[in-house]
Amino acid sequence: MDTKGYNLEQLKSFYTVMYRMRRFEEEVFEFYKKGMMPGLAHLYMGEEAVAAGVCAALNEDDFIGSTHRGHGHLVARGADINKMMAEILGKKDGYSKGKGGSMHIMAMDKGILGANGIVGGEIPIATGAAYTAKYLGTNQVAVSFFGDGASNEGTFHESINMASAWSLPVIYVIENNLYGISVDIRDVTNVENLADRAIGYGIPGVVVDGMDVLAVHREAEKAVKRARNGGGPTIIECKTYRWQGHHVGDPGEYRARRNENEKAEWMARCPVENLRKVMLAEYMSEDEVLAMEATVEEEIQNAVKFAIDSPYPDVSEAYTDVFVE
Ligand SMILES: Cc1ncc(C[n+]2csc(CCOP(=O)(O)OP(=O)(O)O)c2C)c(N)n1
Ligand SMILES: [Mg+2]
Repeated sequence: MDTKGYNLEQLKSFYTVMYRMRRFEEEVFEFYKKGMMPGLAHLYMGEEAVAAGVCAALNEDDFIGSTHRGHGHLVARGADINKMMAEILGKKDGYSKGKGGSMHIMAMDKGILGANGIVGGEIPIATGAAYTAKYLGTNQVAVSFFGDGASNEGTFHESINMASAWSLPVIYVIENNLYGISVDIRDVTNVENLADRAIGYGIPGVVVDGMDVLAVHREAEKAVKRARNGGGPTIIECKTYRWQGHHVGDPGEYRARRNENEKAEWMARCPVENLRKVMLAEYMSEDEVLAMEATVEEEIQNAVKFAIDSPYPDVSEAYTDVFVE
């Protein structure tokens, strides 16, 4: 990991955000295993460097389009983890009053345009937000996060074509974790890199090591600057990997290629662990890192308690805030 150009405060900030994501989801997984969580959750574990690196390049008022695997995006934007945890347990104090759950987690106050259960569904939404920003001249940019699977949806191609033609301030971040549920992207796509598709739309497409938060951040900064200066969209493909199955109920080990060897190879490149090692080697003592982790741990335990203590929504609210035809 090349730390050139980054100071200790920045490294600590990246580490804190990634460690918070990791610990947050470990607790979500526990909730699921204990049967405390309604529905399922798609965990972002392993992919933390992508959201952390990209979101650090944004302004407070920029927009984010998120996916079914959205916890990491929200944490990286500084969303309230108490409200997130309560939402995941279906509680009244959650971001969507417990009615969205993990897959529809929102934080409008952080520019999150919604997590989206429709694969590729938020690509046009983020593109629309970028159009609004350009039309109103607000200087905001929009980031659209989505997976390798989503890059084979029509929405990807249609949105990028339009964004390119209109030079919209949007950054398309492909979280290429190699799989869309059990489908291996290498079996359903005939380009080496998904970012290579950018050439067809006349925009830059870059491939980045999605396990290296600083590498992601460097590319995100360039793309954001370009978008804000009227240069139009960029595709950033982050090569990454998810530790768990597609969701918490999927063991995720039945694929020909997604076997123990492949998993071990990627886990050896854990974005959280690797940044920890770099900080220890170059900048900090073990005790200092432990102290940072303890602070995050306290926040996580508070969030768990907050979520457990929060009441369920009252039955009289069953039809409020929901679309009823
Ligand atoms: C339009 C649509 N098609 C199919 C599905 C079912 N589905 C849910 S997640 C998923 C895979 C998505 O893969 P990818 O885009 O790579 O994201 P990842 O889960 O790997 O983060 C599929 C096919 C869906 N939710 N929406
Ligand atoms: Mg995928």
